[in-house]
Amino acid sequence: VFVENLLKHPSFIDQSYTTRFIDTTPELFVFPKRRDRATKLLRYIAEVTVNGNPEVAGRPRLPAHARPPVAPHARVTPPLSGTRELLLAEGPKGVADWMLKQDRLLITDTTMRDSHQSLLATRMRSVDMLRVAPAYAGNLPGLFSMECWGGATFDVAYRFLQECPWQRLRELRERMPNLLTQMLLRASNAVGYTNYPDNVVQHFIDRAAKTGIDVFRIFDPLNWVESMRVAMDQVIETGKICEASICYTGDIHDPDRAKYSLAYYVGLAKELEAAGAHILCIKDMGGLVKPAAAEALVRALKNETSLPVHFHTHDTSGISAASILAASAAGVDAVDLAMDALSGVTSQPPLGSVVAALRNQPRDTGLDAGAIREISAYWEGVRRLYAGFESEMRSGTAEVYSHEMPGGQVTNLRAQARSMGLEERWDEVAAAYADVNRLFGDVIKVTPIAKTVGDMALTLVAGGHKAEDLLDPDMDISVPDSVLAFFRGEVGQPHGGFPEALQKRLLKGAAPLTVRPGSLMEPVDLEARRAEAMAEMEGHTVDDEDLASYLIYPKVYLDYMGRRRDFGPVRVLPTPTFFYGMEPREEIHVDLRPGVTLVIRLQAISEPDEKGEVKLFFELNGQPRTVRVADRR
Ligand code: 3PY
Ligand code: ZN
Repeated sequence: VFVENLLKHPSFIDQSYTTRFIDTTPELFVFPKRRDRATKLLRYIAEVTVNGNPEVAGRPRLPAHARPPVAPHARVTPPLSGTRELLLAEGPKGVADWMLKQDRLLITDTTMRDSHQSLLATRMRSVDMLRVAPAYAGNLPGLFSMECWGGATFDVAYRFLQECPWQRLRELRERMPNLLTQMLLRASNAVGYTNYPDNVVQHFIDRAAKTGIDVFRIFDPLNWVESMRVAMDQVIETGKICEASICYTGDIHDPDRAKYSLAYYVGLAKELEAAGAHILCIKDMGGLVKPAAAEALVRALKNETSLPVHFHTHDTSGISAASILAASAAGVDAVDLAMDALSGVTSQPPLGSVVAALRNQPRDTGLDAGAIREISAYWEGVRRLYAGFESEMRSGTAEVYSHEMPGGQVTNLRAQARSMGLEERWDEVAAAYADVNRLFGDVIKVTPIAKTVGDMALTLVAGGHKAEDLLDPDMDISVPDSVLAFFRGEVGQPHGGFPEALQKRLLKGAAPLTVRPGSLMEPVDLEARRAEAMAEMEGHTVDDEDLASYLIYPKVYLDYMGRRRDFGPVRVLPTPTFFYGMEPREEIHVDLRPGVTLVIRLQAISEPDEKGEVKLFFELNGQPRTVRVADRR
């Protein structure tokens, strides 16, 4: 909507005249590129200042003291060598062996990926990450890895933040040369929500490995190892670390949830080891692993396989730090934590507190508490800039054990419920979610199945139906596409199979897939798709990174490129400016690229004229510049 409005706007129609003018009289327009980019940025700022960024429409404003914080200095430069050098020297198997020999508990920082995905609707921008990256490299060289890419961050970067996820990765990689970078990869769904042809997944992995990912955490939403092999094999082929996940659901100590027993998880771990995993991940996206379960799982996986174990959980219940400590006592090799200021509730437990709890104990992490405090203070300042995206959830709750929603979904589904006018009926939505899960045969709730269950639950509550009504031939209930795709086998084969009666009813006699969806898809002609993307963009170059994005998200990618052509590299703007524009007499400093800073001052804004246009009087590096914008408020 944002783009459409802007493109219909008279000043943009004017712009198209200008473009033609450039074509016919090129000699008049040999500006330095910088000037052109600066002009586009001013146009973006003017537009957002006058008409707002639709991304924050109706959301809370920033608190008065919200300012981009100053990042702590890297005290040691170049940074001491860390796990990245280990990977380069010893390879993935060398890293795994090294992990097994450590007494200390190894730690992955999730602040730049899962933490903001779970707390702030994935809206954290690259500038806020890049500023603090050198402090991580310099002051916390003992971290195991930085989870900073993948999951939902990939498409959100394009769709809502108007920035390129590949550039984020490249620049983080440069600033943290000594730390392993880690991503979340949804196996055959890559960083999307549906299965892609094998060679698309392979191309994506190759490119991510080249641009800078060291640890690929791979999961399949159905724990179907068959579906993970293509991604696992490709990661192994690139020489990077293949961390294969066991998605956890249910409760291994509850006799009523025997479907997901300890034996089930151990069997899965052995399959993943046989498939070539370097590390095993217990992926507890819902935060359902209770302390006793953490202990039992870790012990069993360590006894029954020879791989290092990495524990990922969410603090939705409020007691996941206890599970982390139980896992640590049981000998887990690595755990995921978020910096304190972005920890807790649907995010990971607090890194600083776990480090403090283990100090002077056998599994002392050796990380510098002062450095953690400084970095966390920086994140506290960053978090204020995203006040518009905070969720209503203020505390841990045992409710998670009944609905079993993943951390990132709890807040999302609540927002979806609100947009459908069902906010007051959240308890019903959560109960319907649990009922739908049972009716679907007790599935693992993780992307994209968690959304499938959520879509069905919302449809039922909105229509005043019960989950069982789906089995009633006399009931006419509209079933979301995601649900039909799941029952057609397009996501894969669930553990224990599909509930047959429901499947028959929903598919109305059509036969479901019983094989891996990717095995039926023709390989994509990569060069033909590259040519197609270039033609869409009038010859603009499409490199391998762009191609990987275009193959997974063609429309999202092209929309992004269109906005980029109009507004330039808005990723460099400070976060308050990006979301809220500028106030009269405000001045900002924008690092366009290393060594080139723009000083932008908004002097004043005129009243709308008779055509409804507003003039914004800027100073760009001391030179006056005026931008006109149609006032559509
Ligand atoms: C994702 O797929 O983005 C997740 O975080 C799943 O837990
Ligand atoms: Zn997670």
